[in-house]
Amino acid sequence: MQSSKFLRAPPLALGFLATLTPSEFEVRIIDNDFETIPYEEEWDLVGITATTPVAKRAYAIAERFRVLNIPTVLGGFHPSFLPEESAQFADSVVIGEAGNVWHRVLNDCKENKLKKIYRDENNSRASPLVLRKGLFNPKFYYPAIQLTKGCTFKCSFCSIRKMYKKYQVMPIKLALQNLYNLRGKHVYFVDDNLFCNGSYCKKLFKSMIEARLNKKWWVQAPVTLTDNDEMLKLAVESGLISCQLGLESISQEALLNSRKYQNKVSNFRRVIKTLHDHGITVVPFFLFGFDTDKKDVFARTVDFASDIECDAVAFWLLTPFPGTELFDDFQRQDRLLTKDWDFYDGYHCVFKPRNMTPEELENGLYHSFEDFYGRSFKFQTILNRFKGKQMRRMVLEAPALFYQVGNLIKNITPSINRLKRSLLRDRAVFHQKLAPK
Ligand code: B12
Ligand code: SF4
Repeated sequence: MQSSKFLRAPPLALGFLATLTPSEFEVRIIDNDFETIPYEEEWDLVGITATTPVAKRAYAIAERFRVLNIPTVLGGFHPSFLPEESAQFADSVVIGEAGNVWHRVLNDCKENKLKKIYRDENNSRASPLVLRKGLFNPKFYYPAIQLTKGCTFKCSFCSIRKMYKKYQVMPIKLALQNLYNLRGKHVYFVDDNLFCNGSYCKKLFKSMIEARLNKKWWVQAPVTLTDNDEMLKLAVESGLISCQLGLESISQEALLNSRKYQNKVSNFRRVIKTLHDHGITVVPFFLFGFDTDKKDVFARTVDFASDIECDAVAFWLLTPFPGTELFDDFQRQDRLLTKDWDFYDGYHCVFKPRNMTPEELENGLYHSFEDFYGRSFKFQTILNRFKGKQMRRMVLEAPALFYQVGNLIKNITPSINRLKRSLLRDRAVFHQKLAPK
């Protein structure tokens, strides 16, 4: 389940399950953002994937199917971290990766003896596979693929480390086959940290170059990407055009407290310059709400983002997702304002901030978007990057760059509008819920 009509990465988890399902079963993927759920049709089993902000919607769907006596299975990040909660709404919950348990679920369903909880006991590596072709409607989604799972860093607000206990890479032959099967020229690598294993990356990028895949790709990247020049050059040669960079904060203290040790604020400018010098568009992500953040953090971050000349930017509120260290800390400190998961979307403040009120934090987020895109953002800054460059390079790079930035702004605009609407409407609902009864 996704919650936005505008951000269109395909639901790869469901594509993965569909590919794992033997051909004796007919499979359909339905995305509730684009399609109405056909409750009235006949189904043998319904699998639902859920992150935290859409958990309640997933539960409601599961319950409706249950009323119709259709077996339901919940999986994904939220059910994996809160299986007991999820099990109240579905017949079964799959904890963690489905690769090694999905066949058991299907067999048990066939024999009408679904278990309440399934988990990959040995936490073994799920065998990577070549996704079935034609699973996702190109009208809704851009091509995307996940080649590695997990991350070797340990940021306290992130769910990845708990979900994927081991860092896993897809064998290069399979990775190439998957990439080859994707239509179109542009691909989003959804990997959380593709660059953890330098020697794998170099082999992968060299193989992509040799196979002349001719794809342009973008990815989330850590600041450490620029530490390995050989890997970076190969990445660019293989088609890397844009990075979403998790800078998170301009306060070194906040980064240290969050165990984001790899991020050094003093290096941010150099990292962005290096990426720009390689022709890569850079979109930093920042979080607001750290304990060190005071009321001036918004203006200072917007100024910083403009000053380092990034191509676009995205801001979120720090959110204590279940399963993270941050969640446990806030729970222990009695700082969680709500466990209504609808509000765990990165736009609502769901905890007691240290140095401002929740409303101030939310307003600050909204005004940061407004400020950056209204005041600081200029296409001219991006054009300046081409000054002094050869005409040939400009002709090659510019279309990819504008494609990326244009796409990003198209994606961010509805989020900002949603935020504005939510500040006016949901905030009231939210406070009503929090008000003492
Ligand atoms: C691409 C992506 C997006 C895309 C949408 C993707 C989509 N169509 O679903 C966009 C950009 C829209 C997006 C938005 C957001 N995202 Co996002 N996103 C991702 C990302 C990077 C990849 C998702 C993916 O395709 N994974 C590949 C599949 C194959 O892996 P998987 O989902 O883990 O599936 C495996 C298992 O979980 C399990 N499984 C999953 N579902 C099911 C279902 C059943 C029935 C079964 C049996 C098993 C099962 O089996 C699968 C195979 O082993 C993930 C990180 C990640 N590594 O997954 C974050 C992630 C899911 N996003 C996250 C967040 C927080 C958000 C946002 C709130 C933004 C924000 N503020 O940060 C929004 C909210 C979106 C929403 N409504 O859910 C968090 C979720 C944390 C949580 N506890 O819920 C993650 C984990 C990132 C993180 N670092 O914490 N996201
Ligand atoms: S570097 Fe990114 S993916 Fe890795 S733990 Fe930190 S936030 Fe999560």
